Amino acid sequence: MPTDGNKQPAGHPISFREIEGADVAGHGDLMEQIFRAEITGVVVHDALPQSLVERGLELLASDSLASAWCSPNAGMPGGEIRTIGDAATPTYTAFGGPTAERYTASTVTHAEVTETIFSDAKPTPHIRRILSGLFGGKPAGPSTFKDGTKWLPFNYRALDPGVQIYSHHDNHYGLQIYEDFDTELDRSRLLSWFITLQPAEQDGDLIVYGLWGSDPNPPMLPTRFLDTAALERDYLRKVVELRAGDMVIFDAGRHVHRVSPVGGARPRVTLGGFLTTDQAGSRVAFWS
Ligand SMILES: O=C(O)CCC(=O)C(=O)O
Repeated sequence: MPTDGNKQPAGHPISFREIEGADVAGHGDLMEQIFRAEITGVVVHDALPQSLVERGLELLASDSLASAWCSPNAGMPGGEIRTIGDAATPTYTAFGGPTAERYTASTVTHAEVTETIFSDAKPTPHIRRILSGLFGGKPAGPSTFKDGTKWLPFNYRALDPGVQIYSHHDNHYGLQIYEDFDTELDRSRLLSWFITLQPAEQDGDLIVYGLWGSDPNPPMLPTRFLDTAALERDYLRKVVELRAGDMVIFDAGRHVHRVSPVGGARPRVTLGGFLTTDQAGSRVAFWS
């Protein structure tokens, strides 16, 4: 918040809608509203049945799956997220994003883990239903590579106590891995979404700022990371409250955002990915 009482926070307005998972079909215009930047995002309460949330959490925290977790930001102080399944984003161990080979290898582990956790009650049908509902009932499904093989529908993420996700936006279509992206898909739009399986005991909040990645002269540190203290001081901001089972879909391709350091003793656990539509606007595609 601004220290100078007369200075208004800068940036684009931020607004979120909140709806119930059971009601998505009555909100078929919300995804278009995000694409048009009329709203910033939507929180869908109870997007996953509580039984799936509990089952997911129990197994993701178990010793039997401990070896499936990777550390794509290993060596980044305070930013060492754990993941199962790669994301098509820059990481501290691969600034240019994962190679297609590494990404594809991670789809195998991810599929085995998802089978072990959920067996025949997987999250993907719920994700399809919600994303379809928010886009006028048009079909929603995992994205494919040019050769027809599937991208990951989502990945699993854990932030241990003290760990955060630093300020960033998610418009990463310039990464090499997107050269194999389905050519029908619209690269002028990108939303992030995730489902909270376990919130942090304290903090670990999604914070969205009024700064867009395309804005000129963003506040940068000499390290070339975004200056979060300046964002906090000078820009509009919104803390998005999320409970276990809630899903958030938001304009992460434009809006700079972060997850504040996780407080308390337990990890914050989510599953999520990105989405766009085809250029004809006839379907939603999602991936990690
Ligand atoms: O909390 C998460 O799972 C990811 C938050 C985030 O940075 C995103 O969704 O883009």
